[in-house]
Amino acid sequence: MSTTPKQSIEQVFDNMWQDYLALNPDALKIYQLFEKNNDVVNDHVAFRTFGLPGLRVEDIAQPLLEAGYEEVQSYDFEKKKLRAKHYAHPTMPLVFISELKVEEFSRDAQILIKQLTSQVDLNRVKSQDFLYSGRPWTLVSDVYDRLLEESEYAAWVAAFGYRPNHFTVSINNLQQFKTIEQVNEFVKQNGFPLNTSGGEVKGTPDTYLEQSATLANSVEISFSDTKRTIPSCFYEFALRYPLANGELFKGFIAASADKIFESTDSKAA
Ligand code: OOG
Ligand code: NI
Repeated sequence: MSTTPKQSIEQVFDNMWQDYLALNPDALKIYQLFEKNNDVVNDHVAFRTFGLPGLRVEDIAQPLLEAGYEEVQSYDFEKKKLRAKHYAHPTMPLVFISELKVEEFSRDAQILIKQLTSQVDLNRVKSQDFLYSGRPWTLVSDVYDRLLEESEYAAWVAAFGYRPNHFTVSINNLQQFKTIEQVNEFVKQNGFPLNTSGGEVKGTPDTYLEQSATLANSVEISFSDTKRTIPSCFYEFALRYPLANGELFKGFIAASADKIFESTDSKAA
């Protein structure tokens, strides 16, 4: 039986948005560049987690399902050792949730990750406010560095925890721009470098989805022993094309997502 949500799903998204802006001053600046026509619509957000009992994609998705979201599709990213699902709601943005295949990492990394996740009160995970709660464990810089050696994604989750790693401007809803190339030029002219992995534009009209993303801005983060400046969150831009039935494509493209993940890679910055 599902419990009644304490907040509306709109309020949950507003809280996620405030958390994202507070952490990422660049995201606010980019949003302000686009909001002038009051036509910024959020296409989707994405979460990341460690695939361990109680913290899997399905656990994180629980409050979304209670708010009327449905699971749509699964994805596998063999090389990055990730799996993911996306969820859709009749009126709200899409949600993409991925998890690290912890069992595929070295024994050392698995032990370090389990030391982090053992600190989580798993009863909190399925609650709405977990979606903007940040890091639920203490983290020393050595652990961050050690995880970074094996997976940029693992280090990101260790440092930032549970919050959207990006919001996405729907290009379809912008009056000022018609193509993703125009959006990319505008973003770059305003001083925000793009993720160029696989080219600035990921996907083609043939895949019904074109995407680009900024490189995550670096922010100063407190670990338990020291402060470090590390890549945080990014902003994405998505242009969707109509399917044969006239409706806009509403999914994700695994090959493009594979490149979008690299927007938080410090080696790319
Ligand atoms: C999510 C990457 C996938 C997309 O739009 O394809 C994605 C992530 O970086 O966590 O958001
Ligand atoms: Ni995305």
